[in-house]
Amino acid sequence: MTKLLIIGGFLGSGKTSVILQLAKYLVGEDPEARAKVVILENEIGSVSIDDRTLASTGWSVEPMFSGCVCCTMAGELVVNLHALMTRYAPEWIILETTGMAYPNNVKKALSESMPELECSIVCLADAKRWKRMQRVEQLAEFSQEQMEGAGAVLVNKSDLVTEEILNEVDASIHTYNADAAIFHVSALQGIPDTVWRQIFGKGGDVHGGA
Ligand SMILES: Nc1nc2c(ncn2[C@@H]2O[C@H](COP(=O)(O)OP(=O)(O)O)[C@@H](O)[C@H]2O)c(=O)[nH]1
Ligand SMILES: [Mg+2]
Repeated sequence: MTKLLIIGGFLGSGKTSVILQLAKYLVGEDPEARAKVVILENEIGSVSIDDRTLASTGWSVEPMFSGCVCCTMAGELVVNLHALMTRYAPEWIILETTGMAYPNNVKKALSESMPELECSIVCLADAKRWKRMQRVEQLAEFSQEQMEGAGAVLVNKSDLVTEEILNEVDASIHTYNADAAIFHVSALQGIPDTVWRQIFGKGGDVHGGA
């Protein structure tokens, strides 16, 4: 069964940076195993940069830029996913959603149309910007919906803030999604395997969440 990992989080929160680390972790030491991970890019805006950044590292990266997957694009996403599965037969597909996407909408749409996929959501929060964002009502509502259904939330850029701020960010995220396991990470400094091992269960399921 192919596992689909939907990566959510606001533009600039570190999705691409985290995905590069995650892909390395999933493949491990074996370069032959690269074929088992495919990255599907739906980030609009910083698009071509992301695509190039990821492709230059040698991963299979498939762009999908004609719209945001979570609202209008579910049909095209399904077509793309089928094509990827036929072409690569990957063990993992990592989907980088746009910063405006609601990952849980994608998950819900796919659970109906592609039951053969095992979907889970990992959402990112930018530790540096989080508190400021939550003071704006619309952004707070948006953040809450974006966190919905996430099994794990990575509070990224922990290198830029104090422990005290990290704790405040945790508390805020927990009011939005009480089930998510929260991890403090810095994609810049490197995410240790121990974090990934806690996130993924033995079967590759993301702990917690819906
Ligand atoms: N200080 C710091 N910067 C980071 C970290 N992760 C990502 N960045 C930077 O944040 C910016 C946005 O990262 P990117 O991965 O492109 O975010 P995305 O838009 O969510 O894909 C880039 O300039 C990254 O180098 C981190 O853990 N710490
Ligand atoms: Mg990106």
